[in-house]
Amino acid sequence: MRLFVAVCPPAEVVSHLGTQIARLRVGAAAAAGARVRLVDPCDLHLTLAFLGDVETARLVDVESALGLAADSFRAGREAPPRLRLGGGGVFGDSRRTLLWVDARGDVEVLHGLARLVRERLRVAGLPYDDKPFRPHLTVARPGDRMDPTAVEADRTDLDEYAGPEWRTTELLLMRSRLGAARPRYERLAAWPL
Ligand code: 2AM
Repeated sequence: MRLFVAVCPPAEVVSHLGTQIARLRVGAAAAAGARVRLVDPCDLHLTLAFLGDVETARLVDVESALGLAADSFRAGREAPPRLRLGGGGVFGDSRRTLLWVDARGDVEVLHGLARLVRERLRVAGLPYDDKPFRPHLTVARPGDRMDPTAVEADRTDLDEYAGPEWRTTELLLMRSRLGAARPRYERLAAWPL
């Protein structure tokens, strides 16, 4: 199964961001029926580690590694990170263009949590993408179905955006199922931070 580790913003943060996205060009394009692939609000997440395909038999090892990472985080007595969404960026180009929103606030604490998670996965011999952690919430995958200058203008508009603050209190193990239209995400397990 295709797995990743994430934290998710609460409903009020998601709904505030949803209002902002609707005002962007990408939101208007989606409302007009363009296939800009807005991420379903209930799927918005911030990935700490992407494992990719893991055999079902190893799920127990993944859960144990993440439980240990959450234990280490709590033992460090660092308060769970307070974050707010604001600013953003564009990854990829042409068909791979995606628009994302940045996280601000206790981002260093989030980096520390991602380090703990990846370290526990490594020690357990589990796979993960070791690209440097770059916190982001993907909000749309417009690809080449939107003018790149419009995507760039949305990115600039996101600089003005500041969402409500929240405290990240759960580490989540997520499953992704790739579908024809969009990936489907499912929460498999959670640990308190
Ligand atoms: P993205 O939103 O920038 O695509 C599930 O695919 C989650 O894992 C997404 O948040 C995705 O980021 C992230 N992810 C990180 N590395 C990935 C990789 N190598 N392949 C697919 N998704 C990856």
